[in-house]
Amino acid sequence: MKVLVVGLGVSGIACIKGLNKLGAKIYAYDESSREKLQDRIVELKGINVEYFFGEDEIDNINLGELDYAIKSPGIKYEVPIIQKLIKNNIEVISDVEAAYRVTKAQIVSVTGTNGKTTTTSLIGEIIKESGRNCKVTGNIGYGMFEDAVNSEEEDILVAEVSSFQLAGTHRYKPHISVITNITSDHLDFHHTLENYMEAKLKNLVNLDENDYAVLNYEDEIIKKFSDNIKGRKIFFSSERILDEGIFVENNQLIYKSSLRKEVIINVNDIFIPGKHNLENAMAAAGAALALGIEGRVISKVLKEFKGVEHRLEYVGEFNKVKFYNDSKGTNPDSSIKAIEGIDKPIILIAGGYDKQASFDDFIKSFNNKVKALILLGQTAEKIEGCARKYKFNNIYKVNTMDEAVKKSFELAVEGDNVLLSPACASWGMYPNYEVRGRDFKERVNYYGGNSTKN
Ligand code: UMA
Repeated sequence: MKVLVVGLGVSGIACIKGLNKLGAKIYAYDESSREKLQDRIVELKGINVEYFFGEDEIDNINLGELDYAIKSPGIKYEVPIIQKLIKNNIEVISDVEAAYRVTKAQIVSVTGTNGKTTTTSLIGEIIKESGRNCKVTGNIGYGMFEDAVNSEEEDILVAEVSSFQLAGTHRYKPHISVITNITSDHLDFHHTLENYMEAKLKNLVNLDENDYAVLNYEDEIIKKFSDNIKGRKIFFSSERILDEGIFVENNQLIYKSSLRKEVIINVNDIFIPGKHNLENAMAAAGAALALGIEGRVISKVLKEFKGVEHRLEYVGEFNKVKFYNDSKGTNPDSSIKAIEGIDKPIILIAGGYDKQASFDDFIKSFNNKVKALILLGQTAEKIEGCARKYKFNNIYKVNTMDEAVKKSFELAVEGDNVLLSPACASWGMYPNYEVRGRDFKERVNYYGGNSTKN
């Protein structure tokens, strides 16, 4: 097997490690320079890789040698290396597709515009609590290919998969496919909403009669598409009582099938707050039930699970003001859910990389809950323009996270909630949302007097 790995980030490095274990001949390309990627090359020391750096070296790659290429998720299809591979009829697949092709493990594949990280984490915790082996992997921060290579038949891979990764799948067939919801996102990558939806729905297309699809009944796109899938469907709804599926009745989370009706948990006992988290809990319960895990195990985890870092994460209280880190709010819809989940009055810190999103619904969701808006990043002016259109004028523009947090401390009075939920990706200011979230938390602790680190 001769494989070209395109991109030397988290996913590319995991691919190289996994391919090495499989005995493949490995080529690697990255648009960046050898000098800038030195630490990654060091991480791969001892593995025989033929490296190519920068567009000037593309022509040196012997394409005729290759069986296929694995593209890192963030790399767009338009870039020269990918175009050249496609023109030369080299199969270009994502790490998720490659992982599926090599693994012996069962895959639980979680996608959706929002909620996928929390849902993936919850499923992982429930499986561990049930005593089975599982690895939580994928877009959540780990390269799925290496985990796939290192898994055995009895293992379960719980993978968060992004639209970028799904776009590069063809045969991908998880045993359990979960879709939390689909709203517009990543239009800079996919160009149209149709392309984005098509990518997301690839999580379902290859299921057969022995597989399961856990789906949000209230999502029109998902519901419409579900008529065409072969897998067994478990719907969940936070809005209505279903004939079969997962829903709320008299404040109890219920699972009902043609054979049984079971109370899983009283919804007040689910630790993580908000309607969106109720839906995440339902999606996770659906996947766990499909794996044959008992309701009492699901209930125990839902009572104890405290949430995910950077996802409506409670940072602390300073001068009777509460601070929340929702750096994972990387699109408007996700940040709308964060605003819904927090009590008013809110001082909101937003803005970041421009993914060509519309901010109208985001601003409309302020709905007298948001009292001040602090903006930073590439989209600051775009969001400001949109806010003023809707007569929201209490806006402060800053250049750094430090200034943003400092400003929030100046503005906040007793009882306020300061929320970082950018509605945008972090790129341009940070390598990823995790670094952004940690920067926010450090600044909050510094201005709150919990640390001296500036
Ligand atoms: N590169 C090129 N050519 C390009 C662009 C980039 O060679 O045209 C190189 C860069 O120089 C860099 C590497 O590719 O060395 C980066 O690849 P990448 O952007 O795919 O990032 P990874 O580090 O491999 O991380 C990826 C996911 N990143 C993206 O989808 C942008 C991570 O999701 C994921 O955790 C990781 O794989 C493991 O699966 C992050 C993310 O932001 C968290 N995801 C998006 C989201 O959640 O909204 C989809």
